Amino acid sequence: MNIKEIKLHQLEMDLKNPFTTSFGTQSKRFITIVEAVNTDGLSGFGECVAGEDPLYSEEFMDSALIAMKKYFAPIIIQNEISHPDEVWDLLVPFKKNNMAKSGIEGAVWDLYAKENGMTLAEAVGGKKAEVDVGVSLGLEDTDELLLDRIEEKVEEGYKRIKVKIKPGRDVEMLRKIRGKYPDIPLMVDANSAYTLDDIELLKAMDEFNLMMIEQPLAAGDIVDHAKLQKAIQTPVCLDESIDSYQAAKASIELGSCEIINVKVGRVGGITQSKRIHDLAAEHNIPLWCGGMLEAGVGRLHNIAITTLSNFTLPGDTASSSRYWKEDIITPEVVAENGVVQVSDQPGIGAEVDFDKMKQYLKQTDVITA
Ligand code: OSB
Ligand code: MG
Repeated sequence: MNIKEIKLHQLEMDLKNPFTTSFGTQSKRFITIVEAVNTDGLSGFGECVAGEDPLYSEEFMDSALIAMKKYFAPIIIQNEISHPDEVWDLLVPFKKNNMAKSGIEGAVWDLYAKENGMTLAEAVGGKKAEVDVGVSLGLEDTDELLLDRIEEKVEEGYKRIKVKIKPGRDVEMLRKIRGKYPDIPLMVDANSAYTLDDIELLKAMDEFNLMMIEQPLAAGDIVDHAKLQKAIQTPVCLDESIDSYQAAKASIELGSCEIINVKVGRVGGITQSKRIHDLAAEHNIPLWCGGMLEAGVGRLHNIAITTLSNFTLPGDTASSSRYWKEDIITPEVVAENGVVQVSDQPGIGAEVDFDKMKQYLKQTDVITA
């Protein structure tokens, strides 16, 4: 590969509806689209998923932008790369900053696939022609509003419904949901809102036949998650805790979870996602691909990684229209009856549409040799 420049397109996008989790409400997304251009003028695209503020994890959009500009993009331009798996090794001296690393690595993966006339799914080793998707619903002001949202998404055919919970908006809310929908595939995501002191409340959730409870405790609490998993029947799924291959290994060995949500950005890119995939498969831990309210580029990367065989549970990569009035890719991602077709076009499988992107673009920084 011969990458001559990297462009960092900084976007400000309005979400169709505010998205509320236990850690806060977002109504905008600040997204950096990374474009890696080779000496033939061919471009590959990645997306940096860091949030506006360091609330989900320690990374945030400004820190990620600096990390990409100052450290990661120059290294990619200065070094000869023959395969995208080499990107992780080049960046590994720099600690963490996984979402920044992943944004850059993603652009290299897409470019590699395009240079070789393959789909990104083929390049990562995935075999599926379509993937199952669910939908993640934020907290609403009232349970009735949430029930309306659920109704809408059940009618759209999503394969499972995930609802956000936090203290005070949990057992009673779930009782109302199960009262109306006794059988839908349902799961909850706490985004670390509880501690082991809440163990009785978390046990009480066993009665709702949930597919899983995602990240009930703090990210670093993998020992406490192991204690919790022994005490409850509902499978624990880890999200924030799994920020590396090592964290996945420790969590599996300790019995901290029965399921893992892989987010490409959180673990540092596709190469690390594949390593975690293979490790989890060896230990019979099923996976699904989480989301970070991505625009089209990130959604397509998520779909590509989901084509690996151990992603057996529906992911959060819903339709573009779930979050955006207009996405930045053509064609947009469309889920029909909870299924997304994997594109057979090279790379991510859709065009980044600069005409559409213009309305969101605040600034582009160009890094050259
Ligand atoms: O915890 O999975 C999460 C969105 C932003 C930050 C964290 C999370 C989420 C979601 C939405 O749950 C996933 C999506 O639809 O992209
Ligand atoms: Mg989560």
